[in-house]
Amino acid sequence: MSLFSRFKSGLKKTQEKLGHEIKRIFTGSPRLTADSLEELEYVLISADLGMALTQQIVGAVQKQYESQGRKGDLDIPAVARQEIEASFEHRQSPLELPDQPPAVISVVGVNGVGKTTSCAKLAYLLKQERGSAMLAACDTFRAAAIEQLKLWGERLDVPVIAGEYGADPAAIAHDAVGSAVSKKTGVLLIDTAGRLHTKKNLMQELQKVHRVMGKQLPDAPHETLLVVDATTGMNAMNQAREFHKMAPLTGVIVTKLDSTSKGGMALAIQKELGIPIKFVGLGEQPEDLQPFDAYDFARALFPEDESTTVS
Ligand SMILES: Nc1nc2c(ncn2[C@@H]2O[C@H](COP(=O)(O)OP(=O)(O)O)[C@@H](O)[C@H]2O)c(=O)[nH]1
Ligand SMILES: [Mg+2]
Repeated sequence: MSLFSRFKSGLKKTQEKLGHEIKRIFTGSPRLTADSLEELEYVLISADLGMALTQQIVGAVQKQYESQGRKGDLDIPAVARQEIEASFEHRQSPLELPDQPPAVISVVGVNGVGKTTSCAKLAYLLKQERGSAMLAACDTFRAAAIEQLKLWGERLDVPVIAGEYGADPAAIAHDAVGSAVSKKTGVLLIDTAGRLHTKKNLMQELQKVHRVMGKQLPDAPHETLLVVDATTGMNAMNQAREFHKMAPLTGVIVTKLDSTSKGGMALAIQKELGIPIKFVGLGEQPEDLQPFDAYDFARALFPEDESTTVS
């Protein structure tokens, strides 16, 4: 399946909702009115595209309509597509990892967003690119989390460094980096415990995990990826804002896009916070984690073969 087809099927719920609503607004009233623009704004906000991008799209629709002298056809999804593409300087934001092994990636976020699953998916993807991968079970708060990661390790044939339930996560991270350095492992994925961004001591613990790794291997972790769950809507925006203050983020992974009709959130985070979306989760299988691509994302949300025109 091509990357675009994966985006398309993963974003189907959001696409169908947007497509349906835009048709409903503009089929009944073919002319562009203040009311229909307001409804369009509401629909885009409901899909969690965020205020900034929504206003940009609505503004562009109005401007193009005016500049056409209020006649001629204007394809609404095409304008949305253009505006999304134009607002992303880079179509993709690849990982920035050192050529020398090991590269270390820390995966952070609140409970249940998909950190462990994303670590496993990243191990699957990056093992192919970098020759080998290793997982570190630094969520020592929940016994089940260690088991979950070990199961993924068996399934993907990737070694897992783990300690006892309740162990110091920084000690596990230390062991894992040591092991990855000596084995020249291509990439080490650090699965961390879920923490609320409001819990200061847990945030400090995360800083300690990062500090310990940095002492052992300069510049580690090379990437700190925040995982957010698309089904939680704009909560994700607050999580990104707060985590970024405590542990500077190099990118975001937006998961569960396949389970929501509010998939626009991925665009809102990058647009409003300037933290690049690096990957999106489009399902529960290892191959369902895909590099984010603003162009494909725009075309999946507003398909070229589904136009809604006002005239
Ligand atoms: N549909 C869907 N489910 C996902 C995705 N990513 C994770 N999940 C599911 O979300 C649940 C929580 O994931 P987990 O990795 O344990 O979250 P953690 O607490 O952050 O480590 C699991 O049932 C995963 O299978 C995704 O992209 N799509
Ligand atoms: Mg977990």
